[in-house]
Order: sequence, then structure tokens, then C-alpha cells
Amino acid sequence: IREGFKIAIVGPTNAGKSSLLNHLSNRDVAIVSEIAGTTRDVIETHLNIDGYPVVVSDTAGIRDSKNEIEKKGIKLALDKAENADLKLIVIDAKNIDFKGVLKELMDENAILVVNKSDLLKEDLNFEIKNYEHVLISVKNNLNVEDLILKIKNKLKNKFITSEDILITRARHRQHLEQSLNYLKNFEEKNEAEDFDKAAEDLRLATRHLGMIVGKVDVEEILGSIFNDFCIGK
Ligand SMILES: Nc1nc2c(ncn2[C@@H]2O[C@H](COP(=O)(O)OP(=O)(O)OP(=O)(O)O)[C@@H](O)[C@H]2O)c(=O)[nH]1
Ligand SMILES: [Mg+2]
Repeated sequence: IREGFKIAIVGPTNAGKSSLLNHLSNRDVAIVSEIAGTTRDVIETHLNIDGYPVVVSDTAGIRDSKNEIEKKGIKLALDKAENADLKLIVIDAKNIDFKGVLKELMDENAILVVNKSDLLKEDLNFEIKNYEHVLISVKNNLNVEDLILKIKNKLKNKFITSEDILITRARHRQHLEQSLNYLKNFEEKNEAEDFDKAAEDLRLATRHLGMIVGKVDVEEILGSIFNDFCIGK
């Protein structure tokens, strides 16, 4: 959560990826033009969706390119997509280009976004229709709300687990792990023979839990202050 939920916008050139980034960010972050291959670097913006920090990356359009710089951009794009929590695969409704690596990126952490619905006079390509997709027009702001809703759902599924326990601090995690280790030691001990040692395991397990909920004795806090902050007694 602290690092943010990573969204990568990927797709063929000219599909409207940068336009979508600008729309989501509510400002002109990336250059938009009708020239294919406009974006070459990764452009990131930080957003806040329903209180969750989100990092959205716009990337270079995927196409077969001979240009060395563009090729590097495409590689960066694919890396971003692979490391993202969610991929928005944006394609052009009129000029369907959905094959190869792009198709391979489609999984449960991807949303297929068919943009430029305003240009679509006939039915959408039948193959694309079979995929779960969101048909939008960034230009005319059609159905973008639906896309945002889908993004929010993915985000919530990722952050809110069914166990409804979220460990947000490294310190808490460490203490929980240590507590668990002592409990495991306790279980492995023979009750009759190692009665006293088993009791000590339980005491240490509780102590680590206590360090999270604040049940630690005063002497210990003083000890920590004198150790860590270099204050003389
Ligand atoms: N008609 C229409 N045009 C759009 C829409 N969205 C974007 N465009 C136009 O499509 C062209 C390409 O848009 P970009 O956002 O630059 O596309 P891109 O996917 O970032 O392109 P690259 O950076 O080259 O990969 C621009 O001329 C946009 O104005 C849309 O919903 N409808
Ligand atoms: Mg672009």
C-alpha cells in the first residue's frame, strides 16, 4: 500500500494511451499526437483513488520498430506491464491491433480497454467482442467512469483480503513472525519433560505480541531510549 498500486497503460501506437493517462490525471502530463510512436519513455503520475495511492505509467506504443530508441521504449513498456499490479491494455476500436505480446499480457490482472468508440460506426470486431472489455471514448468522455469503477474493483480485491488482516508495518510483521516461531518451538517441546522451557516459549510469544499492542514494561522502554538515543542516565 505504501508503495502504491501500480497500473501500466500498454497497447499499440496511437490507441490513445497518453490521452487516457491525461484524462485520469486530469491534466496534460503526456504529449498526445496523431503521429504513431509519440511516447517513447515511461511517464508516471501519482493518483489517489478512494484513498489508495496509485502510480499510473503511460508507455511507448508496441509495434515492430527499427528505431533503436523506440525499441528501448517498447522494452521498458513490456517491463512495466509485467511488474504492474494492473495492466490497462488499450486498443483502437476502428483499427484493431491485438496480437502477439499484447495478447499474452491478458490475464486476470489486465483490463482490455477499447478506445475511440466515437469513431465506431459498425459493430465492434467479433474477436474482440469475445473478450471481456470496456468500450470507451477518451475524446468524448464516454464510459470512462465504467473503466474507473473496474479499476477500483481490481484495486480493492488486491488490498482487501478475505482474512481482513493487513500488516502495514515491518516492525509488526517481525514481531508476529517471532511470536509464531516461539509458538512453533512450544508445540515441538515435550510437555512433561520440558515443562519449564515450553512455558518460557509461551512467555516470549506473548511478549512479542505485547510489543505490537503496547504491553511492554517501562524498564524496557527506558532501556531502548538510552540505547537508541544516546541519553545518559
Ligand atoms: N476519435 C478519437 N480520437 C482519440 C481518442 N483518444 C485519443 N484520440 C486521438 O488519437 C491520437 C493518438 O492519441 P495518443 O494518446 O497520443 O495515443 P498513444 O496511444 O499514446 O500513442 P503513442 O504514444 O504513439 O503510442 C491523438 O490524435 C488523440 O487525440 C478517442 O477516444 N477518440
Ligand atoms: Mg503516447
